[in-house]
Amino acid sequence: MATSSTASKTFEATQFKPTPNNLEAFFMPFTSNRAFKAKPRLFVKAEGMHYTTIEGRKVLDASAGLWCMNCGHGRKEISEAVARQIAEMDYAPPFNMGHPSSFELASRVAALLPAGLDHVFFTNSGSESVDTALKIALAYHRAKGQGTRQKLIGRDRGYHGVGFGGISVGGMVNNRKWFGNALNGVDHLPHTYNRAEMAYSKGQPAWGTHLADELEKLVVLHDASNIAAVIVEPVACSTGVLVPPQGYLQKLREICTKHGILLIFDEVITGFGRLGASFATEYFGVKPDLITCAKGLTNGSVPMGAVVVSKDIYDTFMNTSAEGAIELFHGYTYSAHPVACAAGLAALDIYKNEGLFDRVKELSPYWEQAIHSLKGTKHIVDLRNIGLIGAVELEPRAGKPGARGQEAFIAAYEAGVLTRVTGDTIAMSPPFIVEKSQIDQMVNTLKDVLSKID
Ligand code: PXG
Ligand code: PLP
Repeated sequence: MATSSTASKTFEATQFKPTPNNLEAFFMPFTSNRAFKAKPRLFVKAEGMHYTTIEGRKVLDASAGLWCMNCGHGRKEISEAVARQIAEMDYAPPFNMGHPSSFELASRVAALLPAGLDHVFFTNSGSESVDTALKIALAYHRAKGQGTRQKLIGRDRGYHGVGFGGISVGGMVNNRKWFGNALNGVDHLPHTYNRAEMAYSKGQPAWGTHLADELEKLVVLHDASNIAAVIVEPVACSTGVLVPPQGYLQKLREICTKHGILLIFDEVITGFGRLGASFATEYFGVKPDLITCAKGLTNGSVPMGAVVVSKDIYDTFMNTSAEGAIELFHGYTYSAHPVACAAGLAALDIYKNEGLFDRVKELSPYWEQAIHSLKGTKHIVDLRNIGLIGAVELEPRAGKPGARGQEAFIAAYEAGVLTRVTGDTIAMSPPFIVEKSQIDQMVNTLKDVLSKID
């Protein structure tokens, strides 16, 4: 029964009047529900580089949705493949049964990665990919008779999704402090950001390589025989775009190899072209043992994630279990869902046919100069970039961290550009089909917005 208080939150009571509906029931993720429901921002259409709001206003997508719409919106190749698949076969159980496109997609994902990273486990999101990768790391050591290797090492300011594993190795306080102890046996490396040393760096900062040596200190503290894996984002994106110092990832790799510790790259954002190479592993020339990915795998159109594991890891599972036994006691109802596989295959075709990873590489210098052209704009204290990722860091308002960032985000949206905000950092990561004139629009809108807000 509608009470007057719920009635006041119906669409009818707002200026939009789209459908007989009510904003109350949906408990929105990572959103101020009360602020949003008091003044909703609703998208109803998406095509190419733009969303259309419920009021009929076009908004330029400077964030590729949530870092996932790499090929842009409304790709017919994907929607048609999805429609065909759902009509042909809507679902097939992934345990004990299979369907052809899951094998094809796994091969095609592996083909994008360096030799030796060639087995693919499917999930439905980045968070599930992270939890899957952490579980595979633990089970791998146990299968090798090294079951004491149980500690997982993440990094301060890391984001690895919202599962209990992901928040444990993650390093964002608000994502952790409400949820009890989560996993025990976790430690963290320091993050790599130091504004005094690296403000306004273009691409990888020259300072900070030595921060990888902190891993040696953790090895001394815990002993290598107790450490299973280190997980890092090659570029820490959600936390405000922290670009790795030159040589840092190489050094992490060397230390992990020396001590028999698995290295996991969380490429949920950097996978599928964001840096102008297929994956960050190719871009940085550093090969981890496992890679987590999601988002761009299906161009954000159908939820899907994946964990790519090395040949050594896969072979260890195959060679240490009894003939006919299940090698990994893990999987999801929707692992390798046929509709997601169809979307993934269609997205990979678009990347290839349109040369979109190369397009990112070609656009990167223009992007870099556009981002850094904001230097000197009111409130800005740092600018960072790599590939088609840019971050604009604002001085926080005294005593109100995040308030200026949120206001800038809303003002940019109202001025027709969708960005992404975390604290007082505005991040931009457009679809790879972005035109130079649209990059100019993003930067000019931000310049204008920042000059007008307090
Ligand atoms: N790992 C990394 C590195 C991510 O960036 C996840 C795991 C979790 O993926 P799912 O699919 O479970 O959300 C992510 C997700 C933002 C933002 O604006 C970033 C993410 C998700 C939502 C918003 O920074 N990254
Ligand atoms: N909860 C219950 C009661 C279930 O039966 C299942 C799967 O069968 C799950 C959770 C896990 O769901 P999913 O496989 O979609 O992750």
